[in-house]
Amino acid sequence: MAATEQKPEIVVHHLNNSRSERIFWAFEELNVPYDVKVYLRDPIAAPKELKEVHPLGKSPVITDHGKTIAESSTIIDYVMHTYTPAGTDTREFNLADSYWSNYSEGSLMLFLQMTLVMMVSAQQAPFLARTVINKFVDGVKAAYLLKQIQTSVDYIESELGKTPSGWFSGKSEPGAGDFMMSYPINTLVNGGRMPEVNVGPNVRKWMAAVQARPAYQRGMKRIEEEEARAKAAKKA
Ligand SMILES: N[C@@H](CCC(=O)N[C@@H](CS)C(=O)NCC(=O)O)C(=O)O
Repeated sequence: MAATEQKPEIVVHHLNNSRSERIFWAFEELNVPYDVKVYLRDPIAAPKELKEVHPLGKSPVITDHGKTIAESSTIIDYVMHTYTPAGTDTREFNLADSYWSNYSEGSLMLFLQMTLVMMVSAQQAPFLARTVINKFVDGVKAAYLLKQIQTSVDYIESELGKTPSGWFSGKSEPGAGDFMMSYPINTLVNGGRMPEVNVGPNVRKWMAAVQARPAYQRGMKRIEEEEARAKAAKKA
């Protein structure tokens, strides 16, 4: 029996190369049906059509029964509380899930985003200023950002070592904390943008366990297929 008798009418408004990856994984794990509307970056920022869905124009955002819901962690909580069958404990408050969900966006992503913005700004700097700007960016990265990220990654490594199941949720299955952490960890392990950061074995093992899950694979395949369709439609 679901928390609501209403059937989901979810549309995931997905921007390519974005945090909405974690939503696909979550929905596949939770067995919640969803449609997808793809928005293609133009060239880096989201297209203006995404602002017609939500004033901030960011992804992920979902619509369901006339509601528009933004923020990855709110989307995951909403779906877990609204559509997950009773008999599972996904609707109960779980401190670990809450903590890692907030930590993911509020702390870890903050440093990753700052680093990315600095790197992109350096790449886009006017030619004559590039040497000076690159020096400045390298200085901020070395003096502050990489240290913060390394401290975070070491902390995550140590915390993962304390959970017997190896999941951030602390349970035998991945939970909201895992879904939320998948985006920044994937960026660190597989993104190739921050080779200076030393990622330990627990974090790598966690990422491998995520990638081995059929639900994750289904979610990533769905993204690939939906994006391919959207790109073909744009060309036509
Ligand atoms: N805290 C938000 C972040 C959303 C966000 O910044 N999304 C990025 C993609 S990863 C975006 O839509 N960027 C496009 C833009 O800013 O134009 C969440 O977790 O949902």
